Amino acid sequence: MRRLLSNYFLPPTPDDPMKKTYRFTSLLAVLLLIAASAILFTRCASDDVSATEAKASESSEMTETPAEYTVRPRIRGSVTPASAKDAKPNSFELPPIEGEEVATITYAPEVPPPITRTHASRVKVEMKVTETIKERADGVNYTFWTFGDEVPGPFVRVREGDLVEFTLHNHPSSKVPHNIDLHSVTGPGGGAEATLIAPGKSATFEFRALSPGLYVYHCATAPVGLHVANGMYGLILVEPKEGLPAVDREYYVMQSEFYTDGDFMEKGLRTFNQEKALQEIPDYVVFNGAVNALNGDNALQAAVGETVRLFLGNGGPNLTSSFHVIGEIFDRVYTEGGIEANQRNVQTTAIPAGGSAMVEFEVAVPGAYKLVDHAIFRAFNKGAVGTLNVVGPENKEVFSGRTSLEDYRPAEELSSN
Ligand SMILES: [Cu+2]
Repeated sequence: MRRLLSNYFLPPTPDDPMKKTYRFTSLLAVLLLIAASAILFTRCASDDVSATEAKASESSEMTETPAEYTVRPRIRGSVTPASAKDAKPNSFELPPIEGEEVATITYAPEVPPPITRTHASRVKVEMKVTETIKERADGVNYTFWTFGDEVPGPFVRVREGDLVEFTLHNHPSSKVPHNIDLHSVTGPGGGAEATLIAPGKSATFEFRALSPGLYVYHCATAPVGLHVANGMYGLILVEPKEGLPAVDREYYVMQSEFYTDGDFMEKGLRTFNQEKALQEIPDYVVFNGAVNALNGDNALQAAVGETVRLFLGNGGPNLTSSFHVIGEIFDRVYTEGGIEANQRNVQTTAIPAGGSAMVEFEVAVPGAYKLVDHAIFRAFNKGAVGTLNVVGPENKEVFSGRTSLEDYRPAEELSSN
């Protein structure tokens, strides 16, 4: 057997008497392999052709098959048509509307007080759209497009089940049409089509606040990117009917970025830069519409032992925020603005463009706590930094502060000098 193997399958050695036999056998084996491959290839190809033919005839048969059983090629889609006769009652219940009131609205960083009524009401919200020059930073101005003359727009607080009567006014001095898409709306465009209005017009529509949560609203007039980039966004809270847990302080903080024809802090009246917006390279990333909107005299405030809730929004238009408070840990986070406190002890929470989050924490130690987008160049080079000033007695058992300061002289370095 070993002899047979060496004769037919092992390479010949210079003194191998079976050299010729080996070469002949190898040639034969190669020829056989080529022949086998050719047969196999021909068979596969003919299988493909028959499969294609079969599919073609199947496809012509399918046109007579009832639509719900049709499986069509992906490029043509295979969506079963819906019919109005398939409609059935919705699963939610609409509470009766009792009374009527005008919504209390506030501007960042203030938040309207919690809603204490125990029934749904008709709540009227009015908002005006303006195109107005405002300061973004010292010596830097910009023609903002605004809801309510401010960036971000007003904070609206309604109760789950409320019937919201929303009126949008487009100021006569505006140059272009505007509208509003509230993410809290269940209905086409979030109200965008219903509120699309030319300058000097007003439009009203109603929606039921079916789903409690913290929602972004924004202008959705084409080109949408431009309207959002110019500052048209804000937050609406649909408070759950049982309310949110009581806290001592609530603040409204909304991140967004700006793309201008200048560099960061370049003075003058700056205009929008489309190329930077397409590349997603903003000159400014800020909280509440301006550099230092939450610093110095504008810093947020709290006292030791108090609980703080931040209603956080991200207007974008492009970037996701890595929101962080330096030196604090969020006791509870309602990720993405949903109504469940679904995570505890969080350092940094992601807030998508066009999204939100709520964070709650108790402050234990006095000091200046920096709010940042932890994509950290945005904080220290583009403006995404604010401050929460906490006052009250020190708690050395929680945080000692510096306990010593000495020279550091490693022995090896000293000996080499
Ligand atoms: Cu607009």
